[in-house]
Amino acid sequence: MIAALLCAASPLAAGPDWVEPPGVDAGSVPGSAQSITGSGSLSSIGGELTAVSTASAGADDFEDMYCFQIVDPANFRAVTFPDSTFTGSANFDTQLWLFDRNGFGLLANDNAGPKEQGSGLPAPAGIAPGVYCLAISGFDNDPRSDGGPIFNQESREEVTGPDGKGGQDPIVAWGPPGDAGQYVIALTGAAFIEVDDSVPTLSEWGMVALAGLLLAAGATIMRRRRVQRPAQ
Ligand SMILES: [Ca+2]
Ligand SMILES: [Ca+2]
Ligand SMILES: [Ca+2]
Ligand SMILES: [Ca+2]
Repeated sequence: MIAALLCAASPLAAGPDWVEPPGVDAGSVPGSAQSITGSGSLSSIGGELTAVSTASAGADDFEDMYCFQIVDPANFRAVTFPDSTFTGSANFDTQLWLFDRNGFGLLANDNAGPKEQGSGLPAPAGIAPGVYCLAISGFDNDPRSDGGPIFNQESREEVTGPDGKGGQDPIVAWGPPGDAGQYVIALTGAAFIEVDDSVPTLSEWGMVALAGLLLAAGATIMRRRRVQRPAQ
């Protein structure tokens, strides 16, 4: 029954493997990023930067960050444009930023080529498989730590490490507001963060208990009907 409940809640038969839910904005730092949980390989993430919010400045959406597993660092790649292998896309000028789960910068790219506004990232050489966080922003919105900019982009095509003034500290903010729009990030070498569903959660235990009560109530009503029938 628990498996059936989980199946009913699982997303999407088609489209990107993970979609930023409408109205549930992916945050800008690891603490508010969307954790992509489930099972199996993760080949695409779809979402939208909606720019200035009419609700409040705190709800502005100029960056989306997602945390997932890099299972094959040597073959990891994230792209926001279509090429012969990967079908990423975006209707704005993207930048991609890879962080560890504590928000320390690892690698970044603005343009994958001189005539390509889309972005492409491998994993840094030598990193261990594990959970990492990937952010997308529009040009020219860059991440900062308390020490300053985390990355120094010497050209728009550079795939850069955290060589900015603030590169030794974790991300705390972004700026200035940049381009925005819809995107699909194509991925290889990535996977969902596995969640252990062998032990029911508190709410699942609650549903099991509720089902038990309903069954017991149903049995009681049936018994009463059987008892009443000879008198009718
Ligand atoms: Ca968003
Ligand atoms: Ca966002
Ligand atoms: Ca770009
Ligand atoms: Ca650089």
